[in-house]
Amino acid sequence: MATTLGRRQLRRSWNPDQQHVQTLYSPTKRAFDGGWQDGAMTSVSVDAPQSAAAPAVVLTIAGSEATGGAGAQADLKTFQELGVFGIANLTCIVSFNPNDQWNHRFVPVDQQVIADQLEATTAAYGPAPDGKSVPGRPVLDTVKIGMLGSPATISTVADALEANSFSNVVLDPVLICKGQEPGHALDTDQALKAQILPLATFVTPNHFEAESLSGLEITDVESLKAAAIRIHEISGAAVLAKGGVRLEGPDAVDVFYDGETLEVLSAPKVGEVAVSGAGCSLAAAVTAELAKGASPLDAARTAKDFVTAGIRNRVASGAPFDALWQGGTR
Ligand code: PXL
Repeated sequence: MATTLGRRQLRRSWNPDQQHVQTLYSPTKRAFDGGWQDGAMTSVSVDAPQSAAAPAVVLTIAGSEATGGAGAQADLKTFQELGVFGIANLTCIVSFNPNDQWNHRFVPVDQQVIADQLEATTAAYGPAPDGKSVPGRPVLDTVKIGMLGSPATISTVADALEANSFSNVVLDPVLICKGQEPGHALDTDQALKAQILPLATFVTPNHFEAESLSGLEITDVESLKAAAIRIHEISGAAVLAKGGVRLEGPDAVDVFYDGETLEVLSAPKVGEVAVSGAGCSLAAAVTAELAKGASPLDAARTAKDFVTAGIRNRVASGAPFDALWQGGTR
């Protein structure tokens, strides 16, 4: 049975398993006139006055971290704080285990479900099929990659990145999941380097990841610079290599390198213990700024300030680590 509401197709179908009427909207058609509403979605007429220009749209392909400090939760909060429309496609669910030294319990999302999320997101926000821009409709052009966690997920995500030519692919190369079986972790690291790193336009390795990606030992700012340069040479991407609390000295030092500019970004350390969500929020802030049109260097500077303020205003919990507060710059 089909009926039409405005110019949007509305289909009602009987689902014998669920014993109720399902309301299905054709995903290829948009609501133009008359408001419509159901349990899940609300649309208003395009004639309704718009309160603000459409925000830039950004996607994070990342894991859920149940306590809300890291992962997709940190990314979405950062996106919102920096004024972009955030979307999260989940790759895995991480639950720290308070009964086992807060190691990660890691459950991958089914590959088909990851592919389905990416399909839905790119159909909704990718370029129009005819390639023409539609007034008022933002186009998803900037993606952040967080925890992928398995070689299978890496292949699924690499396929989606290759099928959609995003201008900005920000890779937070999450290489190790605490408590993961070492052989599996090694396979994942190698797949990430082989399949995702070459597609990245901006990479944000921490101290450990920068050593792993560059093959260099990092003991001070000079070796952090050498690692950033090496990672740029391997990947072609802009690099923000983080010394964080791992390098000695009063400042948390990061190095930016994009093939032309080598800049040391420095801020006074806030304590000597890493804060949960700092890496995710830094990469997410870079992502938001790039989506708004900032240069890679300006995006790195803004992200560093954002994370420094978030660490100063961190949130304590029953876990042995604090979480960054994305509202720190308010
Ligand atoms: O901070 C790295 C990270 C990224 N993504 C998820 C995580 C973590 C660390 O715990 O759980 C989902």
